[in-house]
Amino acid sequence: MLTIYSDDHHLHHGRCEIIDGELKPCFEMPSRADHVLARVRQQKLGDVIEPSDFGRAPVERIHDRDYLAFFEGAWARWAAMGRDGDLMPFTWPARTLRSVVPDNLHGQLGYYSFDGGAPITAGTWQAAWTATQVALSGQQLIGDGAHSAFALCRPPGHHAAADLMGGYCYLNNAAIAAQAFLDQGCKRVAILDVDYHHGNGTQSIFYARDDVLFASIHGHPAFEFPFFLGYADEQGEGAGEGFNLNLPLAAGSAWEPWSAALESACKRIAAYAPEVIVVSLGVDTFKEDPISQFRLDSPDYLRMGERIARLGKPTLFVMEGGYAVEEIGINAVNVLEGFEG
Ligand code: SP5
Ligand code: ZN
Repeated sequence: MLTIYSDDHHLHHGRCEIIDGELKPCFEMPSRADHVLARVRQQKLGDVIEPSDFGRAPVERIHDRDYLAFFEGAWARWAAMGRDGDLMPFTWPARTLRSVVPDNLHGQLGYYSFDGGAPITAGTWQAAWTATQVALSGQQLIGDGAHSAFALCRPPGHHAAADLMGGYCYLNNAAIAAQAFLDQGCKRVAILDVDYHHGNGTQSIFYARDDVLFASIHGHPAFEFPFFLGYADEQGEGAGEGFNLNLPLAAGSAWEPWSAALESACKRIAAYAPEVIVVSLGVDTFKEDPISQFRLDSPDYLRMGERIARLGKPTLFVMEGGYAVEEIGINAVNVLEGFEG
């Protein structure tokens, strides 16, 4: 399996986030992708290649132009104000407030975000931009006939909606790749999101559509971030009714309940008969993950890959979360090795 990777992810290194009421160093850090890359090489998974440039059009198929323009220009506006700390939101248009777009940089940042977990630094746009091209490069490999590819994206993407950043995510790499498959003639794409957190961004993007099936296994939003999406009764709307499957699990879940949920997701995906599968590959389900509450062990990720392989479809793996940095490479690459058999 080929891996697509760019060093550009190093350009994004947020300083801190609020965890348990304290400012702590960002868990979503550059060494995450470095560890995954090292493990890909150590295990000789296959060649590592640079992304190609697919331009703006496939990104604009998912994200609103005003959102992209804001994100691309935000740092320059901040720097022009003489600031060099991370740009972070502190006010949001919640209930009883208006969803207007203010002129002010902080007002706009609140408008275009849903939490304080996505700091903008000098290199964040470039890193997030390149991650979209990494995903699109994997998409092209599969479009050209490969059975699988690994888009080693960083920053992650599945919390990002059409015009919202949050949850360490800015641009939805998996959604952009899924849309590219459709735009190149696929009729049905399934997205299987195995990250510990619900992929609220991806769900929202495809919620009213039947050409993308979104299936997600995650910590129940009654107790876990993102709290406001990811419940089992969210099954899609309009033409998308029945094409959204949420499988929320209790805190402390280990492989037994997790694999039962995977079985349900795979049965639904098989019934949908997609031409291709995009896996939002987060490994923050790991028992040692510092911000998560599932209990998967490293060998479980081999089984995960094996089960996904049994669907028998061309599969694009897109890196999402995973914060036990020492083990992230072992766990992520275990899924890929399990898939290859
Ligand atoms: C891509 C991805 O995995 N994003 C995750 C964003 C999670 N942000 C909220 C973290 C809340 C952590 N609370 C855990 C407390 C640990 N003691
Ligand atoms: Zn996650």
